[in-house]
Amino acid sequence: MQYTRALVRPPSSNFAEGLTSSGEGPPDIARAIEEHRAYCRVLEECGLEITELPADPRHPDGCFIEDTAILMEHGAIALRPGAPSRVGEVASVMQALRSQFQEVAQIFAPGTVDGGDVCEVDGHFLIGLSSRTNELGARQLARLLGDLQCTSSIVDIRGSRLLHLKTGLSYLGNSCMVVSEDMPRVPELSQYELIPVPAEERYAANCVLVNDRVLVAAGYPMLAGLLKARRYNVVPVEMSEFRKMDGGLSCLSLRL
Ligand code: CIR
Repeated sequence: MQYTRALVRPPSSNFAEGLTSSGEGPPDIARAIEEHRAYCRVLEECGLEITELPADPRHPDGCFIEDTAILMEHGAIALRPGAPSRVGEVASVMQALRSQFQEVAQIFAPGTVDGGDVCEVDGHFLIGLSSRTNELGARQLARLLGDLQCTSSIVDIRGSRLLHLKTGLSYLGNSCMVVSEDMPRVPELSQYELIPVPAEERYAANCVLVNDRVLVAAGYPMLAGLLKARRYNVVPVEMSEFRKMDGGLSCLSLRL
């Protein structure tokens, strides 16, 4: 799929008040804002036009905008994040989406789905059941995707150490999937060629294919080398401050 647009939201001044289990200490806000700018520049270099929502101090995790929606050429689905502090992030995203999509479907309570648990693989969607995405939400999403002529499978990652499905895997096209060793080897993955991420680089398993490039977190040379050897055009992106808040590359944008 050729992406042309992305929706982003920069970190707010109280970004450090967001949720995290990383134990890596508080993020440096100025640096986080600079890293976010650099991330947007990379998306622009990939050919995407960026729409930026204003930073929202009511929601310190709001820059992780991927968790709030799923975008497809023929429809959008507003999600319902599993962390109560994040549910309010969706309203402003929905408002922005309404100007771009005729209809925006929605996940309803008590269903919860975080976008980080949804991985599109050539029109098929893997939906992770996690501590954030519950069974009701996953089933609602599968139905809504079906209405949009998309198939899906539910993959249970509860019991793993992964926050989200895409903390543990990324789809890079041509049936190739980057997977960390934390990702349970479920039957749903058996049809893909798996590129294992070295254990010490597990954070980098969340990488993103954007048109002809693969964005990989900077500082993970083994995965970058593996991908370059496979002729991927690897672009390193500094993520140090987002990592402190459990955020990966994919979660900083909604791409279309
Ligand atoms: C959270 O715990 O919800 C945020 N601090 C991090 C969310 C990262 N989202 C993602 O990987 N899709």
